[in-house]
Amino acid sequence: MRIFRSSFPEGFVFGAATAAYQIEGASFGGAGSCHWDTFAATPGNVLRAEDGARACDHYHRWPEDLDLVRDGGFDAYRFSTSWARVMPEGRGAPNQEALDFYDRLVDGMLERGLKPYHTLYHWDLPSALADLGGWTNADSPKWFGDYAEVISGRIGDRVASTATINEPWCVAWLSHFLGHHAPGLRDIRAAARAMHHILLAHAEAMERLRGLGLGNLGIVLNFTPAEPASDTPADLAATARQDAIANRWFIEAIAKGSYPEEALEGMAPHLPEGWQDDLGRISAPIDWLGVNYYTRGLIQQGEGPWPQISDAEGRRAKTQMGWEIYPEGLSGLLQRLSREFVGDLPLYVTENGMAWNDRIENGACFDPERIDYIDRHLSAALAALDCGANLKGFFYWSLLDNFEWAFGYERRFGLIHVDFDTFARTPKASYHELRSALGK
Ligand code: IFM
Repeated sequence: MRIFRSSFPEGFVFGAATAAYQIEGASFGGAGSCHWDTFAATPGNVLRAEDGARACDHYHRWPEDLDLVRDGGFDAYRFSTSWARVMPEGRGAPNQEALDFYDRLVDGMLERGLKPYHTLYHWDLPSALADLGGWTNADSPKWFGDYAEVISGRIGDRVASTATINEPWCVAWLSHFLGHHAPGLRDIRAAARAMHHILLAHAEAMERLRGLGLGNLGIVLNFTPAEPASDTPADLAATARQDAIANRWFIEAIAKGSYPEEALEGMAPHLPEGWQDDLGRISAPIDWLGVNYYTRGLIQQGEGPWPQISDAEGRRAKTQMGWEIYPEGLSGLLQRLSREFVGDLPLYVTENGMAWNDRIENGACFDPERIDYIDRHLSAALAALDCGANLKGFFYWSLLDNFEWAFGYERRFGLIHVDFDTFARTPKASYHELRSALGK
């Protein structure tokens, strides 16, 4: 790699990221059912009908996994806690075994000199709450606030930071309008409500955690810079709508207390009554912003009802997900966020990485494509720093190959290969390369 730790400012945080449902094994430790269990149990939703029941067996193997984070030269570990594990019924009595598990996990990070970066919600909504409409229910922000208080009441004293929600666009739009993720709806009204309630849930959790005296609180948003497939007025307008829904909705609400006009065009009739009154709470100050970046979108006018958006085929090399490799999008995005929305607020790249069809040969996994991907995205992060973005850290997604949602275990994002039959962990060449770039 051409990039080293010394290329970055003193104190820049390097980390690796995971999420509970994708690695822990949801069938262990008294976790309740979550909507991903039922979504995966429905034919056709997940490739090869796989689910998160065992995942990477991190629930039992976490000491080995944390050793790998430490030995990889990282400063921090980004993890999430599972709502359905902590509160199996979504509300009411917590599962003591879950609280003890997360307690040990956080202590395990600290013992290894790793900073714990906690995410409260990375998509494991308890089924009991999904039965009540999940994020379309106006009470969902309060349910989430109760959960946030319980888990942060237990581990908040030792974590370096807390993010409320991971990727609200995926929670709301991808899952309630596009139907690709649990609960698999394709419904504009449900989507509009989820788009609003997830932000209110963020606001509620911020208030509850501030009430507990906790600091360094933020949210993790995913951004896919939208570029027009052509300069026809129709494609330009479709690109503006896509940008409003996918990139601006959440950050504009948080940073400016408004929703973008191009998105309200189709969503306003379906938002809950009085939504305007909530924007004050939603735009309460955050301490940092997490940015998840993987690729750009090439957008063209689509057919059918609003928003009439469709994806055009990109021309660049693609990852196993079919996503174009487009590092310059990351530097442009970080600069745009600073310039248009957050000014000097600390930014973290909380996810960036690529899936590849990695294989073990002769006991090793050689992944030069990933090494190049990381190198080029770290260079892009440096370029953004040079242009004045207040970037404080970079987390690779993901530490381990894991349950990649609708793509099951086929898509491998990890720095560490996981054999899903034996659960053997094999650090890939990219892990070793990054480790030496980080000075280990
Ligand atoms: O695996 C996911 C993660 O859970 C959220 N961000 C994108 C990753 C890759 O698709």
